Amino acid sequence: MSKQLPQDFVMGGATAAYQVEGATKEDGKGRVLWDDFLDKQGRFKPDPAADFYHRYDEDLALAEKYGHQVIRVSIAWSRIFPDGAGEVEPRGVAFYHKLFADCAAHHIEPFVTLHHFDTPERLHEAGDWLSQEMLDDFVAYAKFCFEEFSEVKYWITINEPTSMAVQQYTTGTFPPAESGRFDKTFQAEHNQMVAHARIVNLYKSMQLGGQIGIVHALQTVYPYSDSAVDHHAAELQDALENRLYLDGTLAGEYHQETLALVKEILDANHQPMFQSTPQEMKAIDEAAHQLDFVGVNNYFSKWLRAYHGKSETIHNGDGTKGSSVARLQGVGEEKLPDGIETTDWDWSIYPRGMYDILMRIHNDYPLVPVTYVTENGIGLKESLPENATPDTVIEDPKRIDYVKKYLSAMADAIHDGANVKGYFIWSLQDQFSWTNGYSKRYGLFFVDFPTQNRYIKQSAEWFKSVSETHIIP
Ligand code: BGP
Repeated sequence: MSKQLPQDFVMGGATAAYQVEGATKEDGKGRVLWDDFLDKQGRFKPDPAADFYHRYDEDLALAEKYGHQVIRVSIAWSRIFPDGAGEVEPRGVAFYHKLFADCAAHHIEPFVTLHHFDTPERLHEAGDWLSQEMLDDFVAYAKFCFEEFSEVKYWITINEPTSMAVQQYTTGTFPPAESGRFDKTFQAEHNQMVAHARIVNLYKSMQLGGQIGIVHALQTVYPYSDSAVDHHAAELQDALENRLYLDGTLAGEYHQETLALVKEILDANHQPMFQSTPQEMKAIDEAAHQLDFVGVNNYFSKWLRAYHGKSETIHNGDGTKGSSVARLQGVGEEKLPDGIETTDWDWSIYPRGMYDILMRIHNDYPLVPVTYVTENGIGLKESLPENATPDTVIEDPKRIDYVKKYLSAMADAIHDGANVKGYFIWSLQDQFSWTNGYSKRYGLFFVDFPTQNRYIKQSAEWFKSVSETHIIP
């Protein structure tokens, strides 16, 4: 049965600077944490990505043609401040003015993220989100952007604070690639919430008339079985990945029960509790009361069962189905129940998880005025047919099926009271993936990376009809 979306509901595609721009050495851009890391890893390079630095007009024209009203982009901090602070690079500033002007020319409203996983190299070496210098320089960079880019009306402070922290210090897939350091993970989560709060409070005090929010990766966690121990494992995983930062950014305080779960994880790993000050908690509280929106990134859900061994994780970074392993000491083991479909990268397909997370925000975090789904989509192995012409349309029925199911779950949540105002598909065009390179394609528009030619996928046409009619067929 078809479902209806509200008439003022907006739709568009999502991108992130490092994943689409390419041109990592152009126009004075400074180095970031990934440059050396990827070089040493030798698996894939961040250039050319989708060459958005030069082809943004082509992509925005496609977005407009295919019914998009909004887009998510991020500013590469190191294009503005190549060293993270100090001297400004005017060519970087000029690029983003051109990009935002082009968005306006194509009648597309940009939602602009200040930090999407791309810490400048010097600050990464100084301790990244664990260092006070990083926090101070991030606030200064945000202030510069608010003053400079007055054309931007929707700001996002940080993309997925927890996903960054967990991948940097728990599972080791992001630089500096440390594993099992739950103490650093929680400290980095808390510090990002402090930086976020300082920026929200600053932005509100500047009275610029726009809106500001944060984007979270939120995967609903379910117990693998009805047993009490599996229920508890799910609670611990939820505290690690969702609950601490939902509390911090959306309630303005850490609930005692959340802190107890965090402490339990740390105790089991013989690691100390994260540090916070009353002043930081005051800023966090103030920010939660002024936040304009929260962005929800939801792709998959998790099922947890009790586990009592050492941490052991294997990342499926090449689409070998069934190769991932995730068992965390003091938390639990991820284990899919029978019958749950997965992608080649072992991400579960479970639209009900989208409904549940949207309803959880609606029910448990009443301070939140508005929610956007800021990322959702499916990574697939796709290729260009040999006899392709510029008019070839790439068939991607799996993507249409996936998005349809998740949009329907989101429509159900709206029907049941969740105030969701927009949906951004990950991703606008095929792009570079941090730990998967170029083979995991998410785009509505196919990018032939060697030629950088764009091709339409069927999902782009399907998306246009939903965006224009507000009907999910
Ligand atoms: C989110 C990130 C994006 C993007 C997406 C898909 O966590 O915000 O930057 O990468 O996930 O993830 P992946 O590229 O690992 O498949």
